[in-house]
Amino acid sequence: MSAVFPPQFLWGASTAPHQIEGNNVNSDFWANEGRHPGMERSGDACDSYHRFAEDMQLLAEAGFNSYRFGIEWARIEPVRGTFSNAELAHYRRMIDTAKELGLEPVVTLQHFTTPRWFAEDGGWLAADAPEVFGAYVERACSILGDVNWVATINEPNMLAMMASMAQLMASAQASDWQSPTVERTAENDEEAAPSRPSVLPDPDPEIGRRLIAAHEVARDAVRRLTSAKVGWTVANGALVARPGCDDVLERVQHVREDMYLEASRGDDFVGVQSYSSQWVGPDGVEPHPPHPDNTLVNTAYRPDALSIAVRHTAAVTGGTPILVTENGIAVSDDRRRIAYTSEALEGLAETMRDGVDVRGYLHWSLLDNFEWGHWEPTFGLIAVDRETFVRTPKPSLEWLGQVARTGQVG
Ligand code: IFM
Repeated sequence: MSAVFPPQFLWGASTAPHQIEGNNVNSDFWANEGRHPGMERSGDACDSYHRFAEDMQLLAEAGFNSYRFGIEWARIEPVRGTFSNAELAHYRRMIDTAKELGLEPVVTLQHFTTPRWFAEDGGWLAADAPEVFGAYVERACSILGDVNWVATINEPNMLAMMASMAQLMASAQASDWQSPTVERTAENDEEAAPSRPSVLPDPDPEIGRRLIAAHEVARDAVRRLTSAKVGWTVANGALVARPGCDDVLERVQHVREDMYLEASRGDDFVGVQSYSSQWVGPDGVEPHPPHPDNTLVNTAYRPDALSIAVRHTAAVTGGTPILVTENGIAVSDDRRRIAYTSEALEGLAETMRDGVDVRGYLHWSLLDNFEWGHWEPTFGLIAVDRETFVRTPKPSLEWLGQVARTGQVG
């Protein structure tokens, strides 16, 4: 059966500021880049800070009607309490450009990076973190009055895992580094320190509770100061229990995902972000098994993950409207991206036929970009020459644009 989507469905692609803008010099991530063996720097990234109009135009011309991008806290508040009107004006120009091109902006307020001063003052664990984040969000709302979709924090559950990982590394005195998104394998890391797990650790629920408090402060500000639908976007591992491991799954899934999804129950929407699926065995989440079909971030090729993630999200939130805010695959052969996305969309359409309220699909990512310490994994619908910044659309851009125009796959 071919997949059919409703006419008002949002079709777009997603990006994050640090991964595409370039020279995000006041951010905590920038400060740590290149410090660890094997970690690359973001540098100029895709220079989208200056080339955002070209990026959006390519998306609109291909037939899409939406673009998810982030505004960068470290640029807007480079010094605690000092806000840049020029940077706010820059992001307002991005919103205006999207609208002029017929792209519904979906704006993320915080995507992994924070200002350097915020990290130095204790980051999300500082007692006043929710209020400090809230003050930034209030300023940001001055440019968001007519934006319809706002996501407060991107993947709070990944943020919590990254913070727990940092604690673990500090206590083990490990000098090397674990990418937040590229799985470690025997092949890519023969000299891995034993202290480094190949699967990110279950996050400390205390960090999660702080992030939920920050989300609630931000959500209330967005509701007070704009008319946007507001939610946050949660990484979903499409976890599945091995026989006899349902209780392990329940425990692991609660601390990794469900506490964040439960916090979405009062939101206007929840973002589902899904790439692959993993088994949960007696010892917890299992690493992705080596396989020739594995992606460039060493995850299993699992287009069915999206429907597992969407169904699980709907079950836990009790029906908060869903926006797929990320789904995609890091591959060099673009034909595999089309095959993966086509199957993922078939599964998504089936969840909607079964009654799940899904409002749109935003592919990760618009551009090949900086994958948090790596340039090799290519997730983009558009390739970018990192010397000249020339954009070259891949066949998948045209293919997904055709899906967006017709509302049909196959
Ligand atoms: O690149 C990341 C993004 O920043 C957050 N979600 C997962 C993507 C792919 O790993």
